[in-house]
Amino acid sequence: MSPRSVRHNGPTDMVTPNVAPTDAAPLSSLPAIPSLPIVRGLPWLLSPEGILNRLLALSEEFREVGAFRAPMPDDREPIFVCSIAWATEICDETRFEKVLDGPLVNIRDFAGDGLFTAHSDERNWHLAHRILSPGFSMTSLERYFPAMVSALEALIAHWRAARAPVDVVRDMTRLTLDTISLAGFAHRFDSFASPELHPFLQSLGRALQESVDVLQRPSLFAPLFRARRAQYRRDIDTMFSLVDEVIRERKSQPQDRWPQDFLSLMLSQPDPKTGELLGDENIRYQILTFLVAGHETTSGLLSFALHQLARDRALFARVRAEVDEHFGDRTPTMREVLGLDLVKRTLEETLRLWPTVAAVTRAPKEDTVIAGRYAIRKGQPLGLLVNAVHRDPAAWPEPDRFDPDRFLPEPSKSRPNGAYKPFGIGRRACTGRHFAMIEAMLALATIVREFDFDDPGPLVQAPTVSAKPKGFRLTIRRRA
Ligand code: MNH
Repeated sequence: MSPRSVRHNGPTDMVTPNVAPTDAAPLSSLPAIPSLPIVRGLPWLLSPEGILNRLLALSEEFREVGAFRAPMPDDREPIFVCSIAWATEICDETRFEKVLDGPLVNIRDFAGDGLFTAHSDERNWHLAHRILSPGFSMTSLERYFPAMVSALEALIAHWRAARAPVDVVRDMTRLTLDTISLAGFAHRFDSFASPELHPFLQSLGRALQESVDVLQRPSLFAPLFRARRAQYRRDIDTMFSLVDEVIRERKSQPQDRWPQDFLSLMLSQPDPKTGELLGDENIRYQILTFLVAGHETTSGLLSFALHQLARDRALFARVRAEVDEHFGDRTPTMREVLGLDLVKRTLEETLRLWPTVAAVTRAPKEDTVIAGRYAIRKGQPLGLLVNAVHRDPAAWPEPDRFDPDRFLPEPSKSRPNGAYKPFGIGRRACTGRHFAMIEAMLALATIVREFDFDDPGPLVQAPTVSAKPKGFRLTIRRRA
């Protein structure tokens, strides 16, 4: 046995060992959920609220260890990480990097080598990261703020005219889609003008769902799903044609008339390092990436936040008081929105309890040992259950209680790095996080200023890729 050098790391007393993998326990000694032939762990993973909520429930049993194996019907055997100690270790970018596993591999069918689904070593990731990051700076966000205001006005008008309970998830989805497409490529879906979801959105929704559903099908049953696969290919075609048309349209306009949006940025900004431009196919993927990564996530966040506010009268009153004090009846500026401290902490706490991206995947860059004990091979996918880590009592006392004050500066300081990851990790973290927060803060503040809510009853979640409440109808009234 080689001598172990163990060092203590941060406030959790986490142990990062420095031992040869041969010294450690094999991965097979990590606890696993039960498994059967063919369907493997499936019977233990199914739930009306979706696999990620099921994994969250299973996490309780494995929190002490910090992770567990889950044999999947498609023969993968991902490891799921559910403790802050493991999460903090995995956030170390010198040892771990993003890898594509599960749904992301399939989403690559339509998001290609766009930022979200690019491999960590892919050339276009570096190129697009350098070109697009400045587009998310505070100065750039000021430019998109009017698009956020404009999309929100349509929602407010729609809700003012509502005579029946509103379908919150559908309307938040319309809002965030209209916002990102206006800011991203000056396209007005005008979603509130029609009762139906735009065909593009129907295709996107179905394709996203298929990209997870396919993972829960034993390969033996694949022939039963030919129609679903054909629909999937048609949906991808539909999405490509809309986006390609938008790009063609833009290029046919004289450049001095182009609007200041992400599409113009992508078509005209060369990479500061190499001087190269993004190719047309990559631009198509980036636009689809913004739509995939940037609208259901934010709409889920807003839906959960509204559900919480509709149940929690005291918090509702505090939030409304803050909004009244900051900008009363006026349309706020972006700076004023950013000053809404309680609104921000309410959204942060919402993302703790219901992170809309409930899991992200990382893998070791070299063979390694985790938690001082388990030998993990280079490239072995580790699914970080963000939803489970966010409820680890190690840093979240009374984890199931909604309390925005957890995000006051003082308590936030003492939390380990891995405790809160709603926007992912390190250089592969969410590019759109500030965009999303500003958009959500503006919308939540304005809705609370304008409307009173009835209690919608207990929260039930939908089994969708990105988390959202299920069947959430809200009775709203103009503010008394
Ligand atoms: Mn977003 C990556 C969560 C809104 C664009 N986003 C990620 C990741 C998480 C995430 C988690 C990391 C995934 C991984 O590690 O595999 N994103 C969110 C949440 C919201 C959100 C919770 C809203 C709330 N995201 C947005 C918006 C946009 C956007 C809005 C665009 C305008 N996100 C991205 C892009 C990436 C990403 C682009 C990929 C970044 C990269 O890998 O370079």
